[in-house]
Amino acid sequence: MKLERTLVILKPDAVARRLAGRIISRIEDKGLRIAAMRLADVDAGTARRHYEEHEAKPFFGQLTAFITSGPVVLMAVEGVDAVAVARKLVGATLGRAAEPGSVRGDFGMSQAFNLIHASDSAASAERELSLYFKPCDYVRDAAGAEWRWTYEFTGDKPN
Ligand code: FUP
Repeated sequence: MKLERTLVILKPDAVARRLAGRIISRIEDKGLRIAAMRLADVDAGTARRHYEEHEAKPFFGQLTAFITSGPVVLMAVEGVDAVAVARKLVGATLGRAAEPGSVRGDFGMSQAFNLIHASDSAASAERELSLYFKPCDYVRDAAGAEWRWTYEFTGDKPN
């Protein structure tokens, strides 16, 4: 087993609707560790780089306008299979089709205003994290508690 890091963004609608605390709680409740976190305004250039794979799509302008429209919470989230685990917590893109129990399933109806972003692969996570965080932004797991309590680590190898 290997720890992964993924980028999670609480989008402007989540912050404006005062849902940030509740969504962060879900991430922590699951057992993921927040390794870096910042409240920020995303500038237009960063937004375009973040969503570059959608550049040719008709909704690109709307998407970058939305993510730059108000403050967001940026998080580097860490855990075993963190990319897939975070995607599951987030739910399907369209809020009204998203599974109950997921963030989008429980808090939203919209497609564009879908509350939260989580990287869709390990490669995307690495690229996206580097847009928002520098190496010195990451805090260490000072208590060393992750393996012992989250992953039942008692010997040489986690299981
Ligand atoms: P997701 O991975 O679930 O966040 O969604 P996608 O990568 O498919 O889409 C990226 C973002 O574009 C999503 F946040 C939703 C938005 N989007 C629109 O606003 N309109 C569309 O028609 C499709 C996607």
